[in-house]
Amino acid sequence: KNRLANKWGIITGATSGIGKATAYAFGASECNLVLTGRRQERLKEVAGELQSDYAIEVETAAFDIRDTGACRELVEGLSHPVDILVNNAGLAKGVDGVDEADLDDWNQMIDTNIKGLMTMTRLIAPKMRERDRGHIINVGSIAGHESYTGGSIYCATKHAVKAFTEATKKDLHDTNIRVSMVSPGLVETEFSEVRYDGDKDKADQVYEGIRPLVAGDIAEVIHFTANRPPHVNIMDTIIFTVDQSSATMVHRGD
Ligand code: NDP
Ligand code: 8X3
Repeated sequence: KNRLANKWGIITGATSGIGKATAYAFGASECNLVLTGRRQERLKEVAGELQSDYAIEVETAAFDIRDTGACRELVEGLSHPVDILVNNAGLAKGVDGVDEADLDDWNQMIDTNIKGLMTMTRLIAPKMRERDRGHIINVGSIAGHESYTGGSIYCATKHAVKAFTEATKKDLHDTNIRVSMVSPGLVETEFSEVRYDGDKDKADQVYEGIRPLVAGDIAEVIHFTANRPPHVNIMDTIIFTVDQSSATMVHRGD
């Protein structure tokens, strides 16, 4: 059963990877969309494709999720109430230890993965409460369940997403608003290129010898989570490729 038709969803970070794939999954279910990300051209491209493939409305807003004023402007200017907020925009920067890592990288991860996600939630949640309906879906990570060397701040940000998701559910306990999290392991997107600052060889090594998840695998889980009957709230789903068994246990074939 398709429960997403004619609803409105916001997907942050829809210019690439998991967010973009989720936009296509929702679009195929006739869910109208507001897509965000910094790269305006990419947003236009995705919106154009979606509108030619599906009979949906698509709006785009190019801004940096770290900019609280821009988040507020988006939410205040929305033409329709939001049924689903997918807080997906996020990134890892670097793999250095705590004694060496770049403080700017740390701040970028904290401001994007934690504060951006929290700001969007803070702005949308009251509107959902007013209507006593809505669904907030946060993209966490296996890094929100385990911590690994070289990932101190990234793991800390995703642990924060987990804590925030659980507390948000409790704060909205007396409502019909659903709050969920999706926690992927290794997914081949632009994630590793961003983490290694554009170094494609290093990025490719992350997925060498494994069959990594692809963005569409996670989009399917986000779509499934959103498409449950109104009383079903999936709190969290951990998704690995079969070649991964924990954040650091990765089986690499020849
Ligand atoms: P991508 O790099 O392919 O996509 C990241 C998206 O986030 C882009 O659309 C990017 O848009 C957006 N984004 C990043 N920074 C900002 C910002 N400051 N303002 C607005 N948008 C921003 O990676 P993924 O699709 O893999 O990542 C999506 C989410 O999934 C992230 O939260 C990530 O932590 C999480 N994740 C990824 C895993 C993986 O292995 N790939 C595993 C587990 C979780 P733009 O650059 O245009 O601003
Ligand atoms: C991103 C995947 O393996 O770096 O969340 O934790 S990993």
